[in-house]
Amino acid sequence: MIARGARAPGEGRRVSIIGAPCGFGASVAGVDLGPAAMRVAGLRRRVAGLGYEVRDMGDLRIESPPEPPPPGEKLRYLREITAACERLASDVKTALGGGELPIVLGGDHSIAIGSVSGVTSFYAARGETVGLIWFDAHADMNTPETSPSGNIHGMPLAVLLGQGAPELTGIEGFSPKLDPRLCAHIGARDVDPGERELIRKLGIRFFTMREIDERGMSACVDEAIHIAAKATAGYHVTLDVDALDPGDAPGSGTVVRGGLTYREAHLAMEKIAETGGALALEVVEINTALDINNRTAELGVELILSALGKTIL
Ligand SMILES: [Mn+2]
Repeated sequence: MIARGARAPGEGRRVSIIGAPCGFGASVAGVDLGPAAMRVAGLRRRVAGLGYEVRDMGDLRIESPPEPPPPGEKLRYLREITAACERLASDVKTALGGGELPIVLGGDHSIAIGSVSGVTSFYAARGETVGLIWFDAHADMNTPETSPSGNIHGMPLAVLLGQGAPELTGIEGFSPKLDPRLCAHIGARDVDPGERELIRKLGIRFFTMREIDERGMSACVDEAIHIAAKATAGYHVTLDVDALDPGDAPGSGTVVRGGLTYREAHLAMEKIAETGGALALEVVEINTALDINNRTAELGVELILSALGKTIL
C-alpha cells in the first residue's frame, strides 16, 4: 500500500541497468561479481516495484589481459580499463538517449570514469553541464605519480577532473569531464598526501566524516545537492560501498572504520530522490568474496531503491 497517494515514484519513468563487472582497478579480487550479487538481491524486480519501467542491458564485456602487469606498474591494467570505460560511456549514452536513467553496477570504482564520461558527453553535446556527488571513504584522487599502488580505482575522480593518464582523461574526446565547483564528495576518512594537495588545488568540496559527525548528514547532503544541482542538466551519483561503516558494509576490499551509518546513507539517498536531479546512479566496489550472506549487495540494492524514491511511508 502506498500511503502518500496513488502515484508510485517510478510511474512514467524508465531506468536501464548496466553491469560493469570490472575488477582490474582493484588489488583484491572479488568485485567483478558485484553486478551478479545485486541482481541476485532482486534489483530489477524491486525497482519495477516502485513503478519504473526497467530494462536490463546486461553486463559489459570485460577483456582479460594476456598476463598480469609487472611489479611497480603505475597504471595497472590501463588498456583493459580504458576499453571497458569506453564501452560503458557508450552504453550510458545509449540509455540516456532512450530517455532512461542509467543504474550502473560495479565493478571497481575505475568504471566511474566510463559512466561519468558517458553522462557528461551526452549533456555536453546539448550544451549542458553535469554535477557530481561522490560517496567514498577515499578521495579517489590519486594520479599515477602520487598513487601508492598503481591501482586505477584510486584515481577516477582525478581523471574526471582532468588529471592523470591521457588514455583515461581523453575518453569521449574531451577533458576535464567535470567542473570541480559542481562536485561534492561525501564520507572521506582516508586521504593520501598527494590527494590532499590536489583537493586543495582544484578546490573541490569534501564533506569528510569529521564534518558529517559535527553537522549531521542532513545538512551535509543538502549542501552537496545544492553544489551538484548548480549544473544545468543535473548530476551523477556514485557510491562506493566503502563509504559506509564496515559493520554495515563488510563486503569491501578497502574497508575503513568510522564510516557512514546505514541510516545516514539511506537519508542521503532519500534526500537525493526527494530533490530530484540525479541523471544516473552507480554502486561500486561490492566484493562478493568478502561479503557476508550478500549483505553488502542487499544494501547496495536498498540504497538504489531509496535514491529512486522508495520511502518509509
Ligand atoms: Mn572509490
